[in-house]
Amino acid sequence: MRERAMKFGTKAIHAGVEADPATGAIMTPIYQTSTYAQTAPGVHKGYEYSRTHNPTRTALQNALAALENGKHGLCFSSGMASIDAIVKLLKPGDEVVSTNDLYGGTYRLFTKVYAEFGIVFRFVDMGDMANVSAAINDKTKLIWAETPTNPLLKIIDIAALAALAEKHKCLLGVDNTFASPFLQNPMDLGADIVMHSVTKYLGGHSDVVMGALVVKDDALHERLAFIQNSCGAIPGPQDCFLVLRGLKTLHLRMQRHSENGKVIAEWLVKHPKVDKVYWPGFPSHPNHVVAKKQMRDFGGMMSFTLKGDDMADATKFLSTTKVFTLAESLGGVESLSGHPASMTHASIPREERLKNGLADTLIRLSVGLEDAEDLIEDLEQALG
Ligand code: P1T
Repeated sequence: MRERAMKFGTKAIHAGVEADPATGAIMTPIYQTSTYAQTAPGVHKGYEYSRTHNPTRTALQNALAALENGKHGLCFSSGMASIDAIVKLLKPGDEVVSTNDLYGGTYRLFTKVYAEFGIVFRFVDMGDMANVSAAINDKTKLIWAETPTNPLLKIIDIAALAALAEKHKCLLGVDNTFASPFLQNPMDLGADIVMHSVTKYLGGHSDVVMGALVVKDDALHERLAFIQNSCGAIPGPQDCFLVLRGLKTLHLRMQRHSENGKVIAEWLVKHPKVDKVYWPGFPSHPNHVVAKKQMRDFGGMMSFTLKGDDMADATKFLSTTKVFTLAESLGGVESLSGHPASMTHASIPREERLKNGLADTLIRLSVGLEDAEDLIEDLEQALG
């Protein structure tokens, strides 16, 4: 199939997937096998051992590569395992310039695991490219950006970062988890590596933990595939099947996430008890122009604070919603609420969080696919 020429919805349904050569099955079978018969030593059908290759995983990797307009996909056992593989491209003494607003687990991996191995991480506000330029030196090997950022929904100009990465001959990796490939394709803007916590919008149903990388460059793919196989943090075929199934509705889900997100953000901002609302779709959002330039829509993630900034009020709200479930994670069909300071971002020291604008009282919403009227009614009663 001519995957590159297809539109997004057609790709979401068909990319990477071919009728099973053995039976004609339309859906890629779950190849629940660890190994493959060889007719003589080294004579096989391209599959030797499932840590290295598995047909269900291959179909998913190809689908993700097509959805991100890349060439190669690589799946990992979690989003963190996929970021871990990227850091393993580096060696002691190398430096990374990263967004200062980012998933707490990524911050933890950088500062608590890899800093110990002599890799230096510099966290900057990437809203101003001058901050990025100032942090780059001849040891910088990787620029790491999340956009939209978790949890403050800042938008980073990917094309501007790509220009800096090219000038300084370092890699640009973009965590595209919050946007999904439906809303944004960092590779088209010059990123070298696109990363996803597949756990979120790609899986879409809160039933799988998985990560993925997409690249274009053959040598970079070869090195990352070597790391994937050597370190072994691969997902099993059942999970790959579930994500292949989830992808088939990615475009429909993202449209509805974005529609519901807009309704909820615009409702929240008018509510007398709500103080700040962080959502890139507002013309008043500091990076709205960049968001409009590089995203197709604004998605269903947002954060907000309550007037008075009182922790007891935030706790009460989070404990009172009935349709929104208080839980870690995001991007599933069901709406979730979260408290970054004590949940997803607890591993970032409090002073760091406050310095970067992440208030103790911040509430994060992952707006799902329910009827917007029911979501608003739920928020209304919880705020009341
Ligand atoms: O959970 P895992 O699949 O390992 O993915 C890690 C990860 C990476 N990048 C971003 C932007 C993420 O949001 C996450 C995981 N985040 C949550 C669990 C959360 O609730 O924010």
